[in-house]
Amino acid sequence: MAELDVEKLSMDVAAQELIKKAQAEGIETIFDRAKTMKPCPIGVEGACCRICAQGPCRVPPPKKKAGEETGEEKKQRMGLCGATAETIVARNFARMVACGTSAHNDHSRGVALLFKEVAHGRTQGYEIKDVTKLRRVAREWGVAITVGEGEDAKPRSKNEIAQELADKVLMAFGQQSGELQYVARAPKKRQEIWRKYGVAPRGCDIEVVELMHRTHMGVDQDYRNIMKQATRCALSDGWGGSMISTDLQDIMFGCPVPVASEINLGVLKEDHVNIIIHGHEPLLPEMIAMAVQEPEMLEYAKSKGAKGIQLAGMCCSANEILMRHGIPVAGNYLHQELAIITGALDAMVVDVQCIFQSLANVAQCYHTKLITTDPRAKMEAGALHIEYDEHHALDVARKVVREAIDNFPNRRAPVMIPAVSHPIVVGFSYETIQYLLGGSIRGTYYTLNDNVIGGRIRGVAGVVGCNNCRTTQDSSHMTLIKELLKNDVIVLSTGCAAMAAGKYGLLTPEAASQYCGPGLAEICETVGIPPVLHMGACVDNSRILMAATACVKAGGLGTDISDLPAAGAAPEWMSEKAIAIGQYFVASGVYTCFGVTFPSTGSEIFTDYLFKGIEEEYGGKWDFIADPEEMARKMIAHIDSKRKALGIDKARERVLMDMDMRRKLEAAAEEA
Ligand code: MSK
Repeated sequence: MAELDVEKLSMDVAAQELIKKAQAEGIETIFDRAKTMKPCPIGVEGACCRICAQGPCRVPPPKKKAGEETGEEKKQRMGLCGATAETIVARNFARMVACGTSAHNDHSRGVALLFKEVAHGRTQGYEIKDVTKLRRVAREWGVAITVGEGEDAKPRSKNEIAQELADKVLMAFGQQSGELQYVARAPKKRQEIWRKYGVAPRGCDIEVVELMHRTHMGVDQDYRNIMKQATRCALSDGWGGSMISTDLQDIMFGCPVPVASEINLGVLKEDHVNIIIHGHEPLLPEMIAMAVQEPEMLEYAKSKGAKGIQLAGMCCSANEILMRHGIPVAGNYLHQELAIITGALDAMVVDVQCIFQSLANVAQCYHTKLITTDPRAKMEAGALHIEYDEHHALDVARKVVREAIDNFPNRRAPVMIPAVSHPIVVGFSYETIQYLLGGSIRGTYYTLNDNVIGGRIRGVAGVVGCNNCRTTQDSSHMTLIKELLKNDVIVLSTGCAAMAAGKYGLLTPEAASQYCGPGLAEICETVGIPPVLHMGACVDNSRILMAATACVKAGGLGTDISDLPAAGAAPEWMSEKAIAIGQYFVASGVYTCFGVTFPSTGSEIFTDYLFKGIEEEYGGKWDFIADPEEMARKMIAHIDSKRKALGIDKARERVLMDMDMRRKLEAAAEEA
């Protein structure tokens, strides 16, 4: 095996220790493969067309600037069918949006189908926990929460409301015309922009299907027109599927409120049965979280020699049960093989998305049972399949937990659990932020806005997305987030980015005095919140859209999301879902920066459209900045430009002057 420089692979000490262990034990991981397998230079630019059997046609990078090429030179940069670099790159980009959207919207459909079954009382283990949110969401969808008129009106039962709501929500997936319900949640001006450009999404499924059709060989050949449908598709994710998932999951499993927990591989316990759930959908993990607490299950674990059962999470299934139950997190995306290499993991239970196929190989080298649970995501070999069924979900969960317990006595490799974990405080749903920063009486984001206007908070940044093995794990997240905090930019975070923040101590209220500028530190200390607010899983980026909308509606910061002193980033992205998320943030008016690499650089004209032209239409735009410090500078410059446009740039200067600076200024004024 090739020698690896572990410090270049991850800044996480726990990861470094386990990569070394893997090397010593001859176990290949993603870090080895990243060293030996380099990305295809043309594919990485989005310039390889594989959509018919006459290619693949690979379009080389241009030798001259766009517009300076001769006709002959342009021909050399075409596919066999004549597809230009712009068309090829746009189609590839759009297909990433389609696939990312399909992942979120299919997740959402599963949640909605479960919701219907729960409403009809046909499931095992589930219930409607947040009736307040149920009523609020039901009203939005036009579902009555009472029966009868006037004084005779009586409240409908939560199940009656949920049954009608479920039917309405499920219609959104097959809806063919009109607009998705949650378009109406966006600021009025934003809705008008979407209607003006014909991108208000009609349904959750139609937009993906149409985008796949339009990027088939020989269909849409105008990159702007392809991007129009890609935008409509992405919006059907952010303001459609993802938002539906968040709402229904909150209603069934509880809307997150602040909760303390712990993060990193050190949460595993040598003398306990260790179970990690990994993936994205919280439906079965919710039941596993119940099953591991059952006294009979604990007794059974003890009968096998364990002191207890330690449940932990990974990736976004982890975020879901972390946010609602405080269940600890074993790590983010690049930790998945490493958790098995500890030798202490008795079962890894996976559902959908972000799961390495190599887990099966690694698990076979240890005693770990790899358990697939979703009919859409099976493994050819090396995994046990125990299928999730909402009608017997708790029984399925118990079966999974028993498999893990039965496996505890089979541990054979030397166990090495790094003594690395950090305390975290999470659970910052849109509603919780409203309560903490807006106050229960006012019930809006007014106080947050007030502090932005007054300059204590310079702006708001969403830092989200994955790890990527082409860059040092967590390093870009940390550099970017620390720069933003130092400059009084509060950070809202989801997914693996939020986990990264937790691993280095940024998800605690104490982090405020250590990492924030004076204005932000004062707010965080007064309210008692961390400077990075963990808002949940990838689908919960919808919570960030809701928070941005609430800021607009609270007043004083313009009339649209694009007016806010705000920016977004995914400095270590890797998944197609990240591209879908990025596109719906751009189309919602947000300046959105991606790191590592950008999949459109094969066409200068198309990239120029994403980085500049698109802003004229939607007020948001993409950017690619590999260096996280430079990314922070550009995000802060953007925030400052928005402050200036709002006329609140001077307020910040006033706030940040200390007494000494103020005295000097007064003295200078007197002299003048
Ligand atoms: S899990 S999509 S690696 S954030 Fe949502 Fe993490 Fe990215 Fe998967």
